[in-house]
Amino acid sequence: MQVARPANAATVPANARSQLYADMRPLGLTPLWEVLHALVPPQPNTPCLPAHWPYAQVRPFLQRAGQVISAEEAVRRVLVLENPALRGQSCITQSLYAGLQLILPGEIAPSHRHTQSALRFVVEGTGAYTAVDGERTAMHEGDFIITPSWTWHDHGCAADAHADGVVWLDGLDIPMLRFFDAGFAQNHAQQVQPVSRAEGTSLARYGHNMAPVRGGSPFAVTSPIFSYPYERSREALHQLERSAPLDAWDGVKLRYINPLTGGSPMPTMATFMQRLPAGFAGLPYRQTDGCVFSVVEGTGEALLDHAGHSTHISFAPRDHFVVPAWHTLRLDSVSGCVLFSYSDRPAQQALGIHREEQFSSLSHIQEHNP
Ligand code: GTQ
Repeated sequence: MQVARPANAATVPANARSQLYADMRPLGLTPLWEVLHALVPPQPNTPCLPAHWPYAQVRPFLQRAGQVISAEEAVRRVLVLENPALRGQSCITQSLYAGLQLILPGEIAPSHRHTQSALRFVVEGTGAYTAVDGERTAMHEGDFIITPSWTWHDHGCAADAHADGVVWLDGLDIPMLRFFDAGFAQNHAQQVQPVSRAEGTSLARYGHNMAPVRGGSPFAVTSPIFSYPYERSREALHQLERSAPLDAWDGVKLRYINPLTGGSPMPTMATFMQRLPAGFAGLPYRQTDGCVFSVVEGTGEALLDHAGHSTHISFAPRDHFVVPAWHTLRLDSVSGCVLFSYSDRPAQQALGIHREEQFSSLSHIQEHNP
């Protein structure tokens, strides 16, 4: 006897498919063909939205947070920058976390360690320090500081610092570790870890295009330098602005490196500092890594396009904004500006999935974003 094979929907009873789905659901079975197009999209189709946090709007809430909870009680007094499309998930893109942390004069944020990697980008104020495995580093506006995976870290602020304290951007790979279910954390026995090395030791050892003759990498796959001072990055960008050709997409843009490898400072996150000279009008590009920006100096415009939607972000110093994956971006600045940014690019590169597309004229955007 021959079994009838359904050739198409017309030959199948109206409810046969839905009955199959219902009958097999209790066994943890689900039909791929109902979801395949969403699982394997022709191009990235992120749920994330572009978003902008003007500092003038955020700062009053940070100061109010300072009035309702101490750094010690909060452990970390942070306002999380949540992507408007991912509310409740504590992330700014699907893979990245961002938050603004406030520490007030005389406060400490107690010592702990976790396998999540963190970056600090100093936004406002002076007088705070962060300590990493026994070495402290003073925080100055524009400094980029690393907390390598599984290193003890605490933050503190001098009693005579400005009353409004110090604010920095925390960038962590929290969503990535959550995705892998691979996170560990511990509190230190002491609130403030003992200091065992003089300030500046790591920078002297690794920050002058030289490295110790013996000994390996103190923080494994993370950079041995944990503070990259702004005065050095700033000087490099300004010199290049004067003396070298501009990049038509990025102006002058440098990536921070692990001096032992030439790769990214952390295995999961890349960091960048760029200068757009006065009058710069950048060409559009898009990348598979969604990117978080912190405005260091100056003003400008970020013009985003994705799937027929345009977003115009007019940014000022200390503002933050996020450019989701595969959103076309171009950057303009009438007055000139400096931007810090970070993304999950090294993780994508390690997996062989990172892509970038650069457009050679403004009109190309329309062709690629129908
Ligand atoms: O400073 O250790 O914004 O553990 C989130 C989690 C900061 C930190 C955050 C953290 C920290």
